[in-house]
Amino acid sequence: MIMTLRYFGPSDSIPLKYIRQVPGVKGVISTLYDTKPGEPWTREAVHALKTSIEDAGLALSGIESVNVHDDIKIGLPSRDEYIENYIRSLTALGEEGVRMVCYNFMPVFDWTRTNLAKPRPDGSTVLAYDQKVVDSIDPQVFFDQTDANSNGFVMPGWEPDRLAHVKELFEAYKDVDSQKLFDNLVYFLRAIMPVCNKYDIRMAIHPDDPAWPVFGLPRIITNQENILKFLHAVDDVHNGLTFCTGSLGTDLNNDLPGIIRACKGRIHFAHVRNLQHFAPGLFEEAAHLSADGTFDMYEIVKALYDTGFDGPIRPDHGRTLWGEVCMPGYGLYDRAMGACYINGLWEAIEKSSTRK
Ligand code: DNO
Repeated sequence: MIMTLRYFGPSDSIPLKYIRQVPGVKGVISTLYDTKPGEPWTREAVHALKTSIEDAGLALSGIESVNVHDDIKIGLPSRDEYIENYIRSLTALGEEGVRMVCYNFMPVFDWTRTNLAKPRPDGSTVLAYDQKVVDSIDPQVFFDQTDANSNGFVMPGWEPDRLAHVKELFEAYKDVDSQKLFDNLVYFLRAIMPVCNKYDIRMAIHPDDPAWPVFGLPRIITNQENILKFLHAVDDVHNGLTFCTGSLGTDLNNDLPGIIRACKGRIHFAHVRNLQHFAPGLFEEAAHLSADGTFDMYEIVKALYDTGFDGPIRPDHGRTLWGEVCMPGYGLYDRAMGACYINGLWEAIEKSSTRK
């Protein structure tokens, strides 16, 4: 595995030189923040991003995300044009040697949390979710609140220009049920597989977060059964998964190490973090340490190790602590500790397995 941290480009409050100082972190996961979903990327822009990262002693280990335009998800006639643009973006990445692309196929918006700064007993604050809030709020109000509580940072998946059209988007998705969304995903993947094969680019779909429909919108990457269906529908190693513990782990019916083992060879990227569950649909994010939350992080990392996972991995949302002012979930301190902890688990698992 390659330990990485997410990097939000030149406007990130955490500079590359700080990321470089986290022991064991070899690369970053980033994207072109000034492109909109559907716009084709250029090789020059990818090259500039890559060079700025390499100049800081790190590697560009993958992209999170090349966002998929809603017309592709909805299946509108214009989708073919947007797929052509996506292929151009993948070509630019392939030519620059980038081999892992994370994306998601969630309608309208990305991950959802109802509180961006819930205090924990240790005095830190974390992202939290309460299904009752989602069930009782208008999506537009919800989006506005999320935007207003982001400490002035533009959070990934909550870009204001995307969310300016919430009502129209809901209308556009009204006939898209989970089967249609799945078919549109397969259509998209079949169209991009040739370019992925040409450049050996591993596509890594991000699971839906939370792992069930919200605001009446369908969600299709939520559990082992539908992930395996998705992997078999386009049975090519370049069609793979981002294994995100925090997303799949929102549903306690998901056996996280079991899903890793079932998807052996098709996990191309891993997001590792812990959640603290209180009741179904009521949880908050925790420190990465097993003892701080609900998941057994040793078993998760061991399953990745045992299945030969060799892609980029990153700690995920961290707590906000020690007075840091940061994008919710993406401060430096807790993610740095998360990286060290995961590295420690990996080293122990590796040494104990080779010394047997
Ligand atoms: C949240 C992230 C997601 C993820 C996208 C991938 O912090 O895990 O926004 O990047 O779903 O497209």
